[in-house]
Amino acid sequence: MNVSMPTPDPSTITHAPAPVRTTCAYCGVGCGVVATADGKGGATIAGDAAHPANQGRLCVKGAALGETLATGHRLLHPTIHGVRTTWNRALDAVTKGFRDTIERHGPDAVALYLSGQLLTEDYYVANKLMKGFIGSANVDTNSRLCMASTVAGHRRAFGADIVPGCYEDLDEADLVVLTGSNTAWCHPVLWQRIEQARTRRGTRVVVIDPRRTVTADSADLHLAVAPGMDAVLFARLLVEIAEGGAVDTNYVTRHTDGFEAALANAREIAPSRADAAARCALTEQALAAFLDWWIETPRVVTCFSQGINQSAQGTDKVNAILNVHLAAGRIGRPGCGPFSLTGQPNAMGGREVGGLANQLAAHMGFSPDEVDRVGRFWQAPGMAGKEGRKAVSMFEAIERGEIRALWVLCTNPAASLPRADAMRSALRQLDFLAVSEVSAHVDGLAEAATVVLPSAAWGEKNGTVTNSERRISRQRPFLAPPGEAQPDWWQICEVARRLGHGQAFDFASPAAIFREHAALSAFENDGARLFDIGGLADLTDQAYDALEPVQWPLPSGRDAGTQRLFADGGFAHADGCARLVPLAPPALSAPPTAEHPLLLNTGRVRDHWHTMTRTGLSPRLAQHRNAPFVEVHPADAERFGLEDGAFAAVSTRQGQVELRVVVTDSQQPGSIFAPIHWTDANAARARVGSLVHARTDPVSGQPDSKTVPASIRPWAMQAEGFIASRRRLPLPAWLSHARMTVADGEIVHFASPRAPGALHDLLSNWLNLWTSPLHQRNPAADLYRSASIVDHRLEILLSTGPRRDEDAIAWATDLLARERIDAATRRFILAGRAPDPGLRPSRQVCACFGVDEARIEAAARGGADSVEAIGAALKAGTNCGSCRPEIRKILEGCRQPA
Ligand SMILES: Nc1nc2c(c(=O)[nH]1)N[C@H]1C(S)=C(S)[C@@H](COP(=O)(O)OP(=O)(O)OC[C@H]3O[C@@H](n4cnc5c(=O)[nH]c(N)nc54)[C@H](O)[C@@H]3O)O[C@H]1N2
Ligand SMILES: Nc1nc2c(c(=O)[nH]1)N[C@H]1C(S)=C(S)[C@@H](COP(=O)(O)OP(=O)(O)OC[C@H]3O[C@@H](n4cnc5c(=O)[nH]c(N)nc54)[C@H](O)[C@@H]3O)O[C@H]1N2
Ligand code: SF4
Ligand SMILES: [Mo]
Repeated sequence: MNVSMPTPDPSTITHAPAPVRTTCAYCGVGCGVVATADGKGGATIAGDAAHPANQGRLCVKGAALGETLATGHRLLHPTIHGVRTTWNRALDAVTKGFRDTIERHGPDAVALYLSGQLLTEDYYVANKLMKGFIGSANVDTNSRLCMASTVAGHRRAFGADIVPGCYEDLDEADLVVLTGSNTAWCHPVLWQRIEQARTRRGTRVVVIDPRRTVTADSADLHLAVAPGMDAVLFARLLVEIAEGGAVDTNYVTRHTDGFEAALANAREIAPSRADAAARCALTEQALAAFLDWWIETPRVVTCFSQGINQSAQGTDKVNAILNVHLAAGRIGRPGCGPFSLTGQPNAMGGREVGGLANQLAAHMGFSPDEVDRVGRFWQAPGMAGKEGRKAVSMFEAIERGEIRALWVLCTNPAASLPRADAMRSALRQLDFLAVSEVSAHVDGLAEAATVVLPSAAWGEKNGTVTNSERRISRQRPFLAPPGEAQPDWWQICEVARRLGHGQAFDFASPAAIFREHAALSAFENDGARLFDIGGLADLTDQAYDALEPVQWPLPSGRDAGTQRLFADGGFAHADGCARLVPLAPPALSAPPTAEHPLLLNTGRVRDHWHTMTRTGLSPRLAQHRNAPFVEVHPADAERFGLEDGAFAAVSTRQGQVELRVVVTDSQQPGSIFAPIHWTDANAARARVGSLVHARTDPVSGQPDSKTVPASIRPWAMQAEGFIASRRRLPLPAWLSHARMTVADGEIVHFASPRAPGALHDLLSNWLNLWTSPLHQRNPAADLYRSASIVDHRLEILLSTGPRRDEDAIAWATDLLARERIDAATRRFILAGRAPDPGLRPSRQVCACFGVDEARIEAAARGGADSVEAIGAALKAGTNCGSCRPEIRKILEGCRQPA
């Protein structure tokens, strides 16, 4: 079929001279951003003072968005089997791949795998194509790894996937409980709002996390709960709410069902304080403080994130939290409520359009009535009649050859799914794989694909996202897509047309898709479906362009959104009542064994986002944590013979990685932590996803990526070193390494079990440095350096020695940035340090102003003894505020007697 050549997104602006109001590319806080294109492909970025989510604030990731707009790493043209082709041929190939598979093996042999980073409009058409026109519900999303337990918990308790509160509740609470959430690092602007509430009204903060995170360090009370035991804690809370007379009897009787059964169940799970404290590995005093504060504080918000969701009992943990808020009637009113902090920028939007395999569009399910209703609205010939496969099960079906054609958009299952190594092989078994991506540097995905489609990225795309508080905001374009990149919605509609469904996918713009989505939410909706944005169904293109951030529900006829729900009941179950849900007895999904005696916990660091395809481009964000690591408690370090700064092999039944050891008492004994960000695209032998087991929650299907039985042992490295390079270099897979972006190139840290001299020889060979005149061999110190200079600039510098040399790294970074290396400096290139001793490196703390630990310590010695005083002296912490908790910690360290 030879349809028109790709039409560019009509509302894409080539060079917007004026500031454009859009929404941050990263987390579910959904901060408003003002981007002003510079006419050269870049833009300046500021917080949008008029956006209610952030009121002008940005965290360091948002503030550094301007450093991630360069297009050197972008996919520019469609390819088939790695060979450049036209859009027409590529889209025909996707169509054929799907059509052939459906003809041979039926509609359930094809699948879409989507992402909470797609815009609502992309997501809507993808879901419509699969569930309405291909006739299979095999469309799932990385939200399965992220928020699925919350969705399931909300639906069990409220009858629909509803977040009852809003961000103002954090400003107005007297107690904020953060459980399974490293808020200061993962939702930094919400953390700033909480900090402000502490100053303004004395709000207390409790953090429940097995690790003493930076968030926990800043709390009034930290409960280092035993991994996986949150449900015991909240079951005990329910018992004490009942015994302490804190039940809101009126609310419970009028608006809920199941209280007695849930209470009886809670008594079984947590019969006494002493018993609960023991199971959670807490002191009775700490547990008592939490219980008493919670019970005596009507304005309490309980926020939760992946420590709750990513668990084989995630749904029960969510319901344990919802149970206590329902029992105390603390929901839907100012300053109180359970609050799911969503991860991705559009995790919520994906849930609204039915991106999950077990939901239909507009919060409908697969009951015959709902299937019929959606089918009539779409005029769909082939409605899927039953739920599809959830992510983990979808990929298991791929492994078994049951699903044979797949289209992945905006996520990397080869890195982020459990058993990531096995997932990589699974992708290669498919008859057909299409991948829509923006980056040429993704781990394990493009290589396996038949067709790769270049997508438009943040800053180029046009549509909407919904944040954690149900607020719909516009993402507006301010740059033209590079090469032939096209938005995801357009790609999906083009394939739908080629499959013969042109009429149903004849959308001229994201605005047209949004109108249909809004109309479906209101279609035959007599109020029973709370997700209703019928009030936005008639937006003109201009009104859509100008849409201000608004919180759903917004039914037709109302002129404002909805801040809070459920203060007066009105739940989505048929009887209007919420359900308190009894819990299964809390247990680990897989207990430690003699072979794997530890529990591996995985998660995030402050300045990186997932697989780093965007944050990895920013020199500012590269500094804070610049290489993969594993955190180990001192007792475990001793037990397993590990040294701080040395390497260790971490193994599970699924795989092995080699990471640098950080010995810290912020871990609890028996449990280790590794961040998820480094993959084979930016490191080697550090893919944490390859360690994770595929144990899932029975209700939500969400994998447990927080408690994986693991072992750890020393991994002897004889050599360490780095390569400073102006260009991204291909590196051998046998070399443990991690890439770090710097201003004019990259620094690659590496380590190896080989001796430094031998390793240096191998790498000089690989890098073709033999011919360069700049060599230095110092066998006495076991130090080897080589460099090449091209056009008076440093091209490559290779340095190998017995240990990591921060001075040498700082000096090489400085050299890379120099426009011209003069004869005097040339003599020092291999010296390993600047001739000027002022360049002593130290760990960067404030990424906005480039302030390191040494300067903060010096200022503290000079009398700056508060975060504010440091801010006044060095500006550190005064912009995005993400580093304020760490500054506080450094000051505490300085105060301790030496
Ligand atoms: N900087 C940064 N911010 C991000 C992201 C990012 O990649 N980088 N990603 C975004 C996304 S998609 C998401 S989903 C969110 C995730 O945001 P968070 O959920 O805050 O992040 P995580 O680090 O995955 O895990 C949170 C904490 O759960 C704790 N935990 C582990 N097991 C348990 C347990 O059994 N009980 C309790 N109570 N806690 C436990 C971990 O120790 C960890 O500190 O962050 C979003 N924001
Ligand atoms: N062990 C372990 N595993 C985890 C987690 C954990 O805590 N521990 N967390 C889980 C969670 S909560 C999440 S959300 C996932 C995240 O895991 P992924 O979704 O796999 O991670 P990302 O790096 O965000 O992947 C997004 C991809 O989309 C591309 N992209 C960006 N913008 C666009 C666009 O507009 N269109 C298209 N087509 N592509 C685009 C990016 O280049 C990138 O390759 O990881 C999950 N996996
Ligand atoms: S908190 Fe940071 S990452 Fe999240 S939306 Fe706001 S600026 Fe973006
Ligand atoms: Mo997530």
